[in-house]
Amino acid sequence: MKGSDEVTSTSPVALAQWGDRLWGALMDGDEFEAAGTAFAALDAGVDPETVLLEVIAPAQAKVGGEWAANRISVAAEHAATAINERVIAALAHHPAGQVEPSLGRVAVACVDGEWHALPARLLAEVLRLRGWQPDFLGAHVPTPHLIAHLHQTNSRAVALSSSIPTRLPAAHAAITACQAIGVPVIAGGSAFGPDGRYARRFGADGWAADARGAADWLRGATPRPALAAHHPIDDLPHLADQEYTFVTRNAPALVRRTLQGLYGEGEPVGDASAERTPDGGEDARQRAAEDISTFVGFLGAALYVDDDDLFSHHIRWTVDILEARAVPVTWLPGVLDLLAHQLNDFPRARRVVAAARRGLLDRLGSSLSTPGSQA
Ligand code: B12
Repeated sequence: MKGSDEVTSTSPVALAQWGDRLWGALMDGDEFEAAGTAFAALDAGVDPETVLLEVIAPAQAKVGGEWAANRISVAAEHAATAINERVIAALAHHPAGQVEPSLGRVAVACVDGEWHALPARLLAEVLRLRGWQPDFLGAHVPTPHLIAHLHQTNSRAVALSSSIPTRLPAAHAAITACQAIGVPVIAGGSAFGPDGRYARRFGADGWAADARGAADWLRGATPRPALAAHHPIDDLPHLADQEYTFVTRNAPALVRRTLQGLYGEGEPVGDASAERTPDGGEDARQRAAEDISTFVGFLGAALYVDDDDLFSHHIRWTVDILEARAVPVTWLPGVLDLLAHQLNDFPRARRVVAAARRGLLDRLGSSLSTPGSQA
């Protein structure tokens, strides 16, 4: 293990140095060095909350950035995340992390279908350090089980975490269900948008960008009146057009027909031509199927919140990911054309797809424009 002599203060520079040391340990797969780094930072006078949020959290975000840029493998990402989870647990058991709970119980849960538990875990630990008794329910908490937990525990509030925008409809359902029994909900995590716009649209009682903001909000949280007979459409009137319902119910068929159109199979769909087919045989076809399936998921989420940018952002993200792996992206406009063609009777869906297509063509160059596009 390296010594900690060179890092002794809590200045941003020093925190960055602790972060670099943790990063080295994560990349070496060295759990003991990683935990030793966190303990050394505590010994040097850095408080546990700062270690969690300004050393571990940025290192974890860097794991994602390095994976996206194809500089580390999926295995390295998984290993680093697993080590960070162990470091967070070790910090909670360190004498510097002991706080007597005095503020009551708070349920900290990930939305149904949401597997990003680490952000919620960081939040739970910060709340514990601030005097709460968090019940950390982990990843993928089905809403009925969350509600059963609230009935059994007399929680003061729910802190609901979601990182993937495709889980937004489930998040909305969870917020409404908690409020129906009078428990206030603070929502957070990257799915809700950088400014928390979707949390507000869903009527969440609060939103915060990070764990510190969540702790500050919770101090003022009081029981709320139970929400009576509330439906998603009450918050999102555009759902009356049934476009979200159509796209989600028909997702498997949309994906299948798009893939067939891309490969020139089955009945012709639109004008996108098979020459845009991704190269690389069966593996490439399987990956294209996964990408298209994700597109349809994000299209559904964009329709749910009525935000073109949610879908456009995902298309941009996909281009980044594919280009970092030297996978050709010239077939993507054809996919959007095929989707648009199948959504002929759905003006909102066509608007969302068209906006993404414009952004994609701007990025890839107008030479890729597909004549006769339906978008
Ligand atoms: C680790 C990881 C995983 C792990 C999660 C394991 C675990 N135990 O958590 C696994 C492998 C399961 C995973 C799966 C996937 N992942 Co992932 N993952 C990540 C990664 C690398 C780190 C997440 C993390 O811990 N971040 C660190 C913390 C600190 O993040 P944070 O959001 O800033 O948290 C703070 C705030 O958001 C806030 N907060 C969080 N929750 C709450 C709640 C409340 C109430 C409040 C107030 C505040 C709050 O407080 C936190 C602390 O201050 C990110 C990259 C990244 N940059 O985050 C990708 C990332 C989130 N994943 C991504 C993707 C695409 C996926 C998959 C779809 C991949 C796939 N093809 O299967 C799946 C989806 C699974 C699912 N349905 O949930 C993308 C999302 C892109 C997008 N369009 O949104 C990212 C951004 C990767 C990338 N660089 O592109 N992933």
